[in-house]
Amino acid sequence: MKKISIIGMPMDLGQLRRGVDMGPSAIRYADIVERLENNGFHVDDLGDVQIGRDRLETDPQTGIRNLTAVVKSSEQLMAKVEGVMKANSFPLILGGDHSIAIGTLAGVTKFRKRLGVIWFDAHGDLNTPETSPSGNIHGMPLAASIGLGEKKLTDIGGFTPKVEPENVVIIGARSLDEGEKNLIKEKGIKVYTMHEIDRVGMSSIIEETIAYFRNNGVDGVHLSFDLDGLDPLYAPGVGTPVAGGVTTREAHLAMELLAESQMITSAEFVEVNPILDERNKTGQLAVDLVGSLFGERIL
Ligand code: 6HN
Ligand code: MN
Ligand code: MN
Ligand code: MN
Repeated sequence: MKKISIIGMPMDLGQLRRGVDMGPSAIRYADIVERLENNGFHVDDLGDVQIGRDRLETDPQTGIRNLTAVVKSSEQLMAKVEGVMKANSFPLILGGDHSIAIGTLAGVTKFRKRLGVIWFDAHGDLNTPETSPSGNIHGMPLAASIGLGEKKLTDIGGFTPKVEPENVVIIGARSLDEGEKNLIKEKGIKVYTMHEIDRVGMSSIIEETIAYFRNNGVDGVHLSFDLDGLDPLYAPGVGTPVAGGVTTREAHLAMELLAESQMITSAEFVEVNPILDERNKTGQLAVDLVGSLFGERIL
């Protein structure tokens, strides 16, 4: 596919740290459009989805923060993503905190009945309101997308689940809550923690992931890339950093192998927080990784 549509999702209501709403600006400032155009793509920047600021709240029953506003914005993102899919363009969404994946996946899966998802992240994002230690929706989007947790989140778009647990692969995990660990076992979700990455190397893991999706007969693969999957040494501009992460080169290698596989059909890069960053290092890294994902090579 030669056409890419960029959607900014300046969402910061899925967590408590200010500044992640400036993520899309930081990534654009690092020249994402030019970078992709120079690599032969036609790029349309569709601008930002409006994030509702109305009725900021914590639900006393479930402890979920800002549920109403997150649902409303997710529906808007879903509609935008649907439009991009309909136009046969590649949806590239810029976050924003990781709660945005709920809307992205709702839009993408209107067109893909058997979507594979790569969840590149230090975290599992598999909490439900019952297991969440924080009430933050950015810790829940993968659970919601496989149909678990708050109904207002799982049912966005009028259907659930968006993705089957066996079509999910988590890469880079090193901070999982107890409830998430239980859910991973119960649902048989494939997880490559940092331990496996250290042991067998990123190349084997991506090759296995590709083979796994081919074997499952998926009709597309979405890459949900949380910058906190990288070590905070390389990606300091994130709200929930966890030491002991993926290196810059390992992340590039993953993107290069995914580019070669031609399997990725939609993507989002999330959790870039320029307020916490060092001179837009993390925003720049996101753009460099997008470059690799779309086939840029060193030579
Ligand atoms: N993220 N597991 C923690 C929680 O609050 O549920 C952290 C979640 C982090 C989410 O980085 O996208
Ligand atoms: Mn155009
Ligand atoms: Mn995440
Ligand atoms: Mn994370």
